Amino acid sequence: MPADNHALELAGTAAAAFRDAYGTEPEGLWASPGRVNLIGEHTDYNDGFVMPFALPFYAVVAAARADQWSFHSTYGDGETRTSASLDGVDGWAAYLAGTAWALNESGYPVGPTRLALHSDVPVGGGLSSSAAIECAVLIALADLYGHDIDRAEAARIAQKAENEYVGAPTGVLDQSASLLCEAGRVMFMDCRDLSREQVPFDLAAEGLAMLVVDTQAPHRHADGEYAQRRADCEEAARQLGVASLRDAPKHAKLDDERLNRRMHHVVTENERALKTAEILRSGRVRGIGELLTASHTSLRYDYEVSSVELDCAVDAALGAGALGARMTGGGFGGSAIALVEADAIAKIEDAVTGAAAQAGLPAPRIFTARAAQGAHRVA
Ligand code: GAF
Repeated sequence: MPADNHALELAGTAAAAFRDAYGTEPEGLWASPGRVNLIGEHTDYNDGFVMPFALPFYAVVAAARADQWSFHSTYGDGETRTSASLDGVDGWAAYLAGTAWALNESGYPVGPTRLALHSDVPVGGGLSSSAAIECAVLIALADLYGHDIDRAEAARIAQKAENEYVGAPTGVLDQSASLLCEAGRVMFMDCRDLSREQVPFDLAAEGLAMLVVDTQAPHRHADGEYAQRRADCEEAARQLGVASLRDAPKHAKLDDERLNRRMHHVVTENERALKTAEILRSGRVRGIGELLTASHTSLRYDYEVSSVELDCAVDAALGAGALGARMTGGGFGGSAIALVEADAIAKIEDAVTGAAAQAGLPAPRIFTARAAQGAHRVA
């Protein structure tokens, strides 16, 4: 499959950054995208269902084998770090070093490499900027060191980098999306075994569009809260005597009110994801709107991971006629999505921007999403 055009443009910058930093040519260029999750939120670490599609924002890595590890990025002041080993690398470079470490730990040995990273996945936008970096580095190192790794296994390895090296206790959604999504498709995936189906997703053909509203709101206490939600789910599953909330009986009830709400979100979100897939398969795309909105309500009240900015964007989009809207990703800031009639884009954008201004919130960045290509070698 040819490289995504936008990934190709970014690759030019990554290659130039590599030359500036190291004075030599890279051996190749690899790109991996950010994502939107259409539905199936906070279900991945409960063995549930997710439905991401890739966005045409990419992390691109230029790389060449060398005698020591070097990490360069166009973030910030374009810093280069060198390291004799993969131990204790921190900050943005941890995503690169951690991925190399996870490959080694997983039986795919990789050696010292020079890497230069350029990415336009918005950082902190809830669109999976860190997984995009990990996955770009992973396919780069796998190619350079001759490892043919199944993409689902690769997603688990990138997740290991995030969990055990970077230290964020995330599920497998973001890495799977970045590595496995296909252009023009939304991926319906069962996180229990990573089995998946690529469902056609051509909104323009239906006269529809998906708006992404990046609220520009910084994540607040996100890491601790995320870990707390995971712990709640594990405790709820333990009390029910099931391996994960995926297996919670339909009308189960727990004495603890908070755990009960967490469980209710996961159970109903899995049902919504299944229904969304069914509706999309039958080609009745408009029918998913209500499910998206119900997902947001559940995340807002039962799971408590939304924010003032996300609620403002969702309410304003719905008020201006969106067919459905919800937060996407981990929450506590980041981005919302809205399914809209194509001829209502401007009206809904204005309503969302106006509502943020009126509430004294940061001006959101709004764009129309297309389902882009997953991780691939660019050159
Ligand atoms: C974040 C995590 F990284 C994912 O694993 C997933 O849990 C998501 O939040 C919520 O669905 O993006």
